Parts: sequence; structure tokens; C-alpha cells
Amino acid sequence: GQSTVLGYPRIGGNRELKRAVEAYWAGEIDAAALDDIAARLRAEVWRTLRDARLDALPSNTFSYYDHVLDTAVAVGAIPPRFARLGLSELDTYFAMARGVASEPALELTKWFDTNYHYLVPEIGPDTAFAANPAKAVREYAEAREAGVETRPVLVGPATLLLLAKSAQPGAAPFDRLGDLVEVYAQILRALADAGVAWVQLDEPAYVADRTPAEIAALREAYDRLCAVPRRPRIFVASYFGELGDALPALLGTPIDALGLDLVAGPGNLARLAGAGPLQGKTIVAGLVDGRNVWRTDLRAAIARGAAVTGLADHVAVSTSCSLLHVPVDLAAERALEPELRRRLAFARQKVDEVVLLSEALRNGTTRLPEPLPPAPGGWRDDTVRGRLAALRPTDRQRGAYPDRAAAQQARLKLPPLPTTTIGSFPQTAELRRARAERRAGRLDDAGYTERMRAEVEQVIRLQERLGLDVLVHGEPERNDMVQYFGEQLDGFAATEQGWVQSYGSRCVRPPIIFGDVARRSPMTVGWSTFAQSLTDRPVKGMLTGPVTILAWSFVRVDQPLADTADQVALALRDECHDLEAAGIRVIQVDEPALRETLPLRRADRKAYLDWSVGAFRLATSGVADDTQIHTHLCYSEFGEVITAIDALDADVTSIEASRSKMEVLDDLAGIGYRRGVGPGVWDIHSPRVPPQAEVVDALRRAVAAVPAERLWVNPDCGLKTRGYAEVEASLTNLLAAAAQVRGG
Ligand code: THG
Ligand code: ZN
Repeated sequence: GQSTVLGYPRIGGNRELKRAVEAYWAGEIDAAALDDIAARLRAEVWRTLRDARLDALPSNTFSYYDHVLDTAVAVGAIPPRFARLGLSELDTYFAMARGVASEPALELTKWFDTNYHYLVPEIGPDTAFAANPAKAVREYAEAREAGVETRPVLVGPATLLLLAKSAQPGAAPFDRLGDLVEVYAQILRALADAGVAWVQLDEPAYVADRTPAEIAALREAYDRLCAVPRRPRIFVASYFGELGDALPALLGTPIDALGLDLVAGPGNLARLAGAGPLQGKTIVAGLVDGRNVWRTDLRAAIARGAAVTGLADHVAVSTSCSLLHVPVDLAAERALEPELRRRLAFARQKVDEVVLLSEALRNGTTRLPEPLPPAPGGWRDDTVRGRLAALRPTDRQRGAYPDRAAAQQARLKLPPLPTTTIGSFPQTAELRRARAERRAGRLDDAGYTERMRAEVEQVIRLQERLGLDVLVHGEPERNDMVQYFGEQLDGFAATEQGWVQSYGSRCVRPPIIFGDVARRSPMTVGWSTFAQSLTDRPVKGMLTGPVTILAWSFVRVDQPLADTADQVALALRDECHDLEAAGIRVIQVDEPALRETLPLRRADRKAYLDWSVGAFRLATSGVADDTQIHTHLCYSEFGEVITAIDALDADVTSIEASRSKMEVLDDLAGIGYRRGVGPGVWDIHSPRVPPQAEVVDALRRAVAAVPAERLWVNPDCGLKTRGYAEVEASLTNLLAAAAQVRGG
């Protein structure tokens, strides 16, 4: 068999791409200089893959911002509002990605259930598709010049449309599949003309629930593409789960290779066994996990690969998905504990695993490295395990809400329409500088704490001056909330260079959960009590919930996620307890990732929501009735999670609502939601300051749906990405609006 990977990180080992792109945006380098850096990064990836002795190399996996946007551009799906700007090709591309003063960017949303975000193509009946294969051709030619034969990768036509949003109400993008396929046919011809032998078309949308009509359309699309007279061979890649009925449908077309994720979708194997003759097709077996950082259990992977070999004459070994989702190279980590390090594989190491597996499957005699010994005993925490084993259902159950509400009101004495913010205040240049100085050793811990405390004091004074009812400390001490908690919990490890692209030039450095999770000591109590000592008004304690901490970390795979979530929940439960004991009367536990990790298949969702809601309740149910629990969710299209949000049993839930014009309140009323709710009345994702009248309008609409005692007034997300000028102006309007509506 051959060896390949579905994609490789494009950011560079040192986030060179981020720096280059941001320098271009800032006008510090020109397009030619940017292009130069990009070409060097691409060449480096190909050299790395070739030196690793990988047989088949992908190309066109590089992107200045996002590969979905690249494919949209390759098929001419550029909305007229951007085409009209008359910018260069590159600047039109960046305008779509980031917006310009006069035009908002394309919408950004989660790439399946990962922490990567793609730009949502806008496609309507008027979208004038046109083949633009220049980028794919150029990258192929560039690699060829460097002596490397590659396989250009594009998002497949069906997935592109299923991920798109309609540019015109009532017109489904998917209805354009027939037209779009003709454009792909032209791209295939152009690639063949350039010498391309294989192309990879990604169709991950088919590992989610799809209708029979969508599957039939997929089949027709590939029948048509395969009928293109002079074309490269077609490899359709699926990943993130099981293809289900789409698997036999694709095998029924004349495609040349099909990629199956055998890590997230082990059931693909049984489906393949029942699919009938493969007619010379290659099965690309995704045996190495492209989404997590653990070394592959090579013996288990070989067994799985052998099962595929038993079903198909031609088998290639690959990663389960693109390596985009893992850090570049473990070699850059110098501080990881050796016992952990020997268990890890980042993108570069995973390529070696793929090569080794393909050799082993081919000749059966490859010497495999010794299996890993059992994890060190120190990674196990019997106290935590004992506590988990002793949990009873009542540990996830608070008192009756009416009693809680009465006790909280007696203690907090809040006015109707209480005002608050979501938690973070602007991360100023001074704060970032202080963090950089501490990292560089120019500022000691005491000096750093002093600077952060000064910031907290300013944030408290500002909120008092503006007249907010429930204050926050502003979170100056946190850059990334999950990183922050990960640094303080046992069982988590931080990397130095483990960057993963989140969107565009933005990256995150997910912590690695390797062992039982336990809290060494209070994590936030010092900051919250310091803030509370400055004011008589209640200060909210600020925590990140167990589901979000897991979603934004690399998780262990040796126990169910539900168990890890409960371990994190116990640590948070202790933190809630300590905050309460220190006099904090309101605690917010954010779960912005609750919805984004919802399983792709409906059949898996109930189990997920059961454990995720259970973990949240374990974290928050240990407090007294008169401690008020808030939660915050960064979206308003609840769909299937709406009953789960109710089941969280938080006293107050703040949500995004300004864009959906308060419709979310009717949705909540529809399921009998009775507790406090704070529909965001200021869209903080835009720099615009909402006028008082607009906020009054939103609040009046909200009061019609929710009684004033249960309605909170707040922005729709944290303020860390905004500047102080907008924050002061907007909060002033928000408070004036609340006063006006309270007055009747
Ligand atoms: N933390 C983590 N994951 C996330 C978010 C988060 N995923 C979803 C969403 N929020 C993604 N949003 C962002 C927003 C900003 C940045 C990254 C993800 C960002 N990163 C800095 C950069 O690339 O320059 C690096 C930050 C750092 O130094 O840690 O700005 O909030 N885990
Ligand atoms: Zn938010």
C-alpha cells in the first residue's frame, strides 16, 4: 500500500504565516513579500513530507486564510459586494475573509465539530460560477518544480454547497449542485492539462445525517465528474465519522479512491465489508488520528489496516483527517515531562507513523517500536476517582428554583432589569505587554500581580461609575480561558509551541489532558475576592465550564469523555465552593462550546447532552440556594440544544440575541423556560456603538416575552476584543436604556 496524509498544517513551525499575513494587513510588507514567505512555507511542508518518505503528497492545502474560502474562489463564488470593490485578487480574498469598512465579511463558523472555523460561502441562484483553478495549478507546478509530485486538494462540490448559506431567501445552495459540478469538471480538465495525476475532493459533510436526496445527488455528481474525458484520478476523502449510506453510494460511482476515517468512524469498516465489489478502487484507510496528539497504537492500527486489506486489493494508509488540527512538531517542545512526551505525536510525528504503518501492512516484517508501558501511577488520582465513584444523583441537583430565586433576591436585592457584563473587559496593549515582560523574565510574579490588580481596580471603578448592578473583575489575568485553567489543574500539560489554527491568522494552544484532573489550589478566588473587596456591589466569579474546557483541549482517549468531564466538574465544584465561602454571591460558569461539540449524527446527541449537562450540574450544584449561578452561551440558534440549556438549571443564562432580534426569547418560552435570562442587547462582535433607543427597543420586546424580574440587561459576549472607547459609550447607552425601560 501507499502512504499519504489528507493535509498538513500550513501555519509554519513558528506561526510564520500568521506573522506574514498580519504584516501584510498592516501594510508592513507587500503582496510579493507575502507570496515569497508563503512559497517558502509550502516548499518546507513538501520537503518535510518527502524526507519522511511519504509516497503521495497533498498540495493546495496551503491557505492564506481558509481552505473553504479558497475553494469558493476556485469556483467563482465571490459575492458581488466584494467583486464590486475593484480590489486585487488577493485583497478581494482578504475582504471576503475580514470585511472592509463598507462590507461585512463572510460569516465565520465551526468546521464540523472541530475548533477550526471556516468562512461560509454565500451562494444563490445568481451566483455566477466560473472555474478558477489558478491557485491549485500554481501550487502543483511549484511542487513539481521542486521535484515533488502532488495531489491537489479541494473541498468537494456537495460539501461546499452543504456548508454554504443561501444568498437569497428560499433558494437552497444545494440546488446549484448540477451547475457547480460542471465547474469542477473544468477544474479537473485544467489540472489534467497541468499534469496532475490524482486530485483529492473532500466530502466530510456526508459523515453527518444526510437525506436520501442528498446522497443521490452526491452519486450523480461523482458519476458526472468521473465521466470527464481527460481527468486526473479522483480520490474522495471523508473524515470525522461514518459515511453511512453515502459509502455504498460513492463506491457505486467510478471514483478511483475513497478515504475512510477509521478512528472517528470505526463502523466504516463493517459498512465497507457489506458494500460489494470495489472494482479496483483504492481504499485510503485513515488509521492515524488527525485530531488528537497521542501516539498511535500501531499494533491495533495494523489489525484495523489488515481488515481493510482483506476487503480491498488496493489499500493506502493515511491520517483520519487533515493534520491541520494538531500542532506541527513535537521536536519544538523542550519542557514536556518525558513520560508524557514519549506518548505524543504531533503532525510531523504522525507522518512517520503513517509511513511505518504502510510499510508494516505491505511487507509484514517491519520492526515496530516497543509498545508503551502503562501510564505512570502518578497520573492517577485515587482521591478524585473515589469522589467520582461516590457521586449520587443529588450531587447534580440544586434546590427548587422558586426557593433559590427568593433566597438570591433577599441577598442580592437587585432592581428589576439588573445590568451586568459577560466577564472580560478589553485586553489592552499594556496588559499584553505585561504578559510578554513576565514571559521574558523582565517582570516578576509580584510585579505582574500588581499590574493586574491595578487593572481590576480600574475595571471595578468604571463599572461603579457607569452604574452596573453585578460587576466583574474583567479577567485581565487570562489570555485564553482554557489555557488559564489548564495551567492550574493537575492532569493538564501546556505546550510551548503547540499552536493550532483556529481561524485566519488566529491560533490557539490547546492544553493536553493526560491524567486524572484535580485542583491543586483555588484558581480564581484571589482575583474575585480582591475585586469584591473594592466594592459593595456583588462581583461575579468567572469560571469556564467542563464541556468547554474539554472541547478546547486535547483529551485523553483511555477513558470516556464523560468521566474526564466529571473530573473537571469536580474541580470547578470545589472552586465554586471556595468562591462562595469567600463571600462571592454570584458565579458564572461559561459553556460557549456546548453546542459546537454536538455530535454530527443525531443518534449520538442524547448521550452527549446527558453527560455534558450532567457535568455542568455537578460543577454548579454544590452551592447554597442563595448563591446565584449564571451561565453564558455564545450563540442563539439553539435548535436541538434548547432543552439541554434548560436542563443546565442555571439561575441566569446570557445568550447572543442582538442579531436574532430577541426571537430567542420566544424559543425559550416555547419550552417552558422559567429562570433568568440575559439576551444580549449589544452585538460586541462589531465596533458599532448601539444607540440608546435601539437598546430600549430590544428591551421592550424582551419585556413582552419575559417578566422584568427575570430579565437581565447585558452585552452578548465578553468585551476582551473591544476598545475602551466603544465599551464606555455602549455601556452608557445600555444603562440609560435599562433605566428608561424600568421607568416604564
Ligand atoms: N479559546 C480557545 N478556543 C476557542 C476560543 C477561545 N475556540 C473558539 C473561539 N474561542 C476561537 N476564537 C479565537 C479568538 C482569538 C484567538 C484565537 C481564537 C487569538 N489567538 C491569539 C493569536 O493567534 O494571535 C493567540 C492567543 C494566545 O496568546 O494564547 O487571538 O477563546 N482555546
Ligand atoms: Zn460569548
